[in-house]
Amino acid sequence: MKILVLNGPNLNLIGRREPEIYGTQSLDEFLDIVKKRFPEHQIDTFQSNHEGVLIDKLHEAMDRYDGVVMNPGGYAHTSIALADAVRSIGIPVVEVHISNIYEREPFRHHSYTADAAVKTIVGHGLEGYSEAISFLLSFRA
Ligand code: CA2
Repeated sequence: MKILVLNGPNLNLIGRREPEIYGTQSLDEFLDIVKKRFPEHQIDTFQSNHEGVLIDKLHEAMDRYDGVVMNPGGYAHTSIALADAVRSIGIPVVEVHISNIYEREPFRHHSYTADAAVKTIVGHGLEGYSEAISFLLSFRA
């Protein structure tokens, strides 16, 4: 199975600031470990700080991947365009948030993109990415 792990704005900085919320490991370090946990599957990763680039990547994923694990970062709470892209591509998207967005500031409590995703995993730290991949593997099995 081919899975794209797509990360949105500021996730390139985790591990460097706010360790009490996001931990001390960098996303790249962790995703390299995750890839080794699923050696029989193709897991590609991509991060962008730009909304349109994330939308383009979702469109590309439509013909290239069986599913997407996406952490939209702050765009979860603002982007109807990104949510529309999730709905439009016809492959399952699992949303991951490292922190528990429901226990943080009220403006983080709603995710437009989660409304369009097949499942949302919040507050499990970086392990949430592994859980999301396992879910996609069983979803399509
Ligand atoms: O918990 C998550 O995974 C989030 O998607 C992370 C986003 C935040 O806007 C969402 O509400 C929840 C933030 C990404 C990382 O932001 C940093 C902020 C300070 C230092 C390092 C990263």
